[in-house]
Amino acid sequence: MESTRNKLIKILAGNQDKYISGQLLSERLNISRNAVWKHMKELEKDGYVIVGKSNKGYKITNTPNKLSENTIQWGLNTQWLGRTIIHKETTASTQIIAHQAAQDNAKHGTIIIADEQTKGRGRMDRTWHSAQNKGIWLSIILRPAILPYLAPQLTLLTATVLAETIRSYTNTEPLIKWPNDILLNNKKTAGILTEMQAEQDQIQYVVIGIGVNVNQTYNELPQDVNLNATSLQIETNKDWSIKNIIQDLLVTFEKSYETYMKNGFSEVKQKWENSGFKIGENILIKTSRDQWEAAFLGIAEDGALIYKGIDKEEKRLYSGEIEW
Ligand code: BT5
Repeated sequence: MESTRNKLIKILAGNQDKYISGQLLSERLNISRNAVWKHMKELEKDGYVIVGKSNKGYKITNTPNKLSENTIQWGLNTQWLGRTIIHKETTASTQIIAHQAAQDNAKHGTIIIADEQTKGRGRMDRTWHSAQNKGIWLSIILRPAILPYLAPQLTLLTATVLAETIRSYTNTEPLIKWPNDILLNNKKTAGILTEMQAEQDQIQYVVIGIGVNVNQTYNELPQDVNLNATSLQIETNKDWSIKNIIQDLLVTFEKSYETYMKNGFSEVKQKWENSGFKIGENILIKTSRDQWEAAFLGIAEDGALIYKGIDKEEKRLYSGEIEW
């Protein structure tokens, strides 16, 4: 069930800059006029500027740029993704909250978003720097009806969604570096961390962690990564509204996910391969034990990287990295 606050936000977002009467709101939401007034006060606390006139009703004249459950809902054009939002000003990692929420039965499409993460994480317990109000630090809970071994397809799908969203903000073509990095000008601007709880033949839930560097300047990126990292700010010389990018990202994600569920992996595979970093070239593959050169041929249905070994046989790589 959609909450009253979400319904109110939808009505107000659809009537921006117009007065809408308290009577009408109370009828459409099936709550008292006093309850409508209380909701308005809550929105004001979030930074909305509301003009109230006794004979006309309410008019919203300004929506804040800061992140909150309400501001992300405001004008969000999705059906199910981000309809439940958990927002934290600061947290260790949105992944931790997402796992807890999923175990407490959080719905498919619930998102967790933070202004800052103090222990943001990458794959294999690596650190993900997540400075306050500088980027998108987001986790999405999904309950997909697919077999567990296909879950890596969701990482690849997310990478295509990120590439599409980032492309619409920059004049630079993003590339996807297998398996989970989005590059602008060959530097990492976003990363994905997919985690899953599953039985042999059934996924209970998947948490997709998305980190996007948005408004960091070069000097604001930590020294241990700044040579290989970038942000939308650095690439475009401009600050962006994190809230707007999140909304665009969620809309694109929902569409791609639905197409994937309906038509399967082929469209994702094609999009991914169109943007694949060093695809068709010789690459240096690194795993925890070894490294070797190989020709990068493409990606497989199960998300593996397909390469041609020195013995000219096609092989699959499931975990590891491509060197820059
Ligand atoms: C990733 O791991 O790229 C996955 C990043 C996922 C972050 C999101 S934010 C929301 C959610 N909550 C979390 O706690 N995590 C997810 P990996 O491929 O292992 O890359 C990690 C490496 O990227 C590090 O070892 C650094 O070298 C580099 N790195 C760390 N922070 C970075 C940043 N902000 N920008 C670019 N590179 C960074």
